[in-house]
Amino acid sequence: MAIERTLSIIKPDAVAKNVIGEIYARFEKAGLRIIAAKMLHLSREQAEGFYAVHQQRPFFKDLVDFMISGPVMVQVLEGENAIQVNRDLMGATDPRKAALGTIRADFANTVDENAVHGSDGLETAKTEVDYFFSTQEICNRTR
Ligand code: DAT
Ligand code: MG
Repeated sequence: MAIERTLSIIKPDAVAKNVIGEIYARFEKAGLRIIAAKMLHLSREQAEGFYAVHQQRPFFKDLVDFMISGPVMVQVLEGENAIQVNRDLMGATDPRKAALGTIRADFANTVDENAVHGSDGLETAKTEVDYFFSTQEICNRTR
C-alpha cells in the first residue's frame, strides 16, 4: 500500500452542527494526517467548478446552493491508503444507507446534505487537492 493524499471537505451542514473537531478526531484515529486546511465560504463559481462532473445531474443546482449556504472546512489528508480510508470513514453517499459509526451515519440526515466530501480515486484526489491548495500551502509531515 502507498502513502496517498486525498481532499476532504466538511460541508456546511456539519460546520453548522459544530462537529469539525469530532470529524478531525476520526481522521486522526484512523491514522490520517491533516497536511493542509482552511475554512472557506465558497463562491457559486468555486462550487460549480468543484462539482463540474455532476453538471448534468438533476441535483446539481441544489448541490451547489447547499455548498455555498455556509462555510466549509477543506483539508488535505495524508496516510496509507488515504483515499479509501477516508471513504470508509465517510460511509455511503446516502446517510440512511451508511454503515453504523461512519461520519455520514452519525452526522448527516439526507443525501443532499451529507456532512462530508472525499475524493474517490487517485486522479480525482490530485485534481481536487490542486483545486483548493497551492504547493506552498501543503505541509510535509513525514518527520
Ligand atoms: P459522494 O459525495 O459520496 O462521492 P457523489 O460523488 O455521487 O457522492 O455525489 C456528490 C454529491 O452530490 C453527494 O455527496 C451529494 C450529492 N448527491 C449525489 N447523489 C444525489 C442524489 N441522488 N440526490 C441529491 N444529491 C445527491
Ligand atoms: Mg464523489
